[in-house]
Amino acid sequence: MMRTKAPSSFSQRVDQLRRSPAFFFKSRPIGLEVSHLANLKGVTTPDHDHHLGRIRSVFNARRGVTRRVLVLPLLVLTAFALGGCQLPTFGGFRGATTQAKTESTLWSQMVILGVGVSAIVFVLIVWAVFRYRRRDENHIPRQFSENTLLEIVYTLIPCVLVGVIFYATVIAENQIDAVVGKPAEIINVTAYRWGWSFSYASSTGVSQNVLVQTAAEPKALAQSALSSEYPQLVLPAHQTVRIVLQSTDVIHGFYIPAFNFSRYAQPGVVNTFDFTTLGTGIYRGQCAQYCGLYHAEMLFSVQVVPQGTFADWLKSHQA
Ligand SMILES: [Cu+2]
Repeated sequence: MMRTKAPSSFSQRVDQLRRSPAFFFKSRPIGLEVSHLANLKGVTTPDHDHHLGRIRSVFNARRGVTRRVLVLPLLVLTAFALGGCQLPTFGGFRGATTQAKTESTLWSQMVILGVGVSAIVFVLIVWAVFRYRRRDENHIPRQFSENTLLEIVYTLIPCVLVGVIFYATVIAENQIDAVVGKPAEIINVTAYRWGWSFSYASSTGVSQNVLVQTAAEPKALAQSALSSEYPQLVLPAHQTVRIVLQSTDVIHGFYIPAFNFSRYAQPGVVNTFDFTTLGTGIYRGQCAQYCGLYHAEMLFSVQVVPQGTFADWLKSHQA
């Protein structure tokens, strides 16, 4: 809290009162204090009129404060409206795979729940502040320190909310981590310093002799992930493809923002997961774990193409 200097004169005291946070909620006692100060000073009539003018300005200022208090919720609502252009995604990705959509839905539900809880808490705080404020100098609001029923209720409600969040998260995670018996394609993704290799195999795991990988020599290109300088993971649309993720050296992160998906590529660990693609599109991907000097160059793109185009692409890329 800001420390204020003790006032050295009546005028300074009035100014200090006008600026004080208590002025927002305590205009009457402050007004009285101003009159009281004026009386104590034994000010002469012109002076007194002058000070009365100042007191009036204090009350006028309070009207301004009321206006400001009303403007505040309006500003908050405007911020929500302007920042909410991405409703109901709340800044997240809608998701370019079935799994990503599940993630997106969970995210939206959590934010809506969070906003609801915040709104209720905010209203309760404001209500308590105004309802139980000190209304005048001679009156102290009723003092109480405990309420067993209230305490049980406000402990149980968060526990129930956490339970709901936990349940919804487990359900969503199980859907995201579920793998099908027979994927349309299996792609072995290997992360290494400083790049990626995508090796295509059929649904039975037989190599299709298609290998896409980062250029051998690391360079500080600082290009967009969609640049042709980086490798591209090509996927067929409306199919479930399996990714078998590994690392040959250190921990990397296989991250595709539009898929709402990131997973460690760890040496000695094989991470297997499925993507069920939706429509066609091109998306950026990157390493999401700081892995060393050329970490920022560990970029790639993902292109989802129609199934016929994918088959042609596979044929044309066979070694
Ligand atoms: Cu990396």
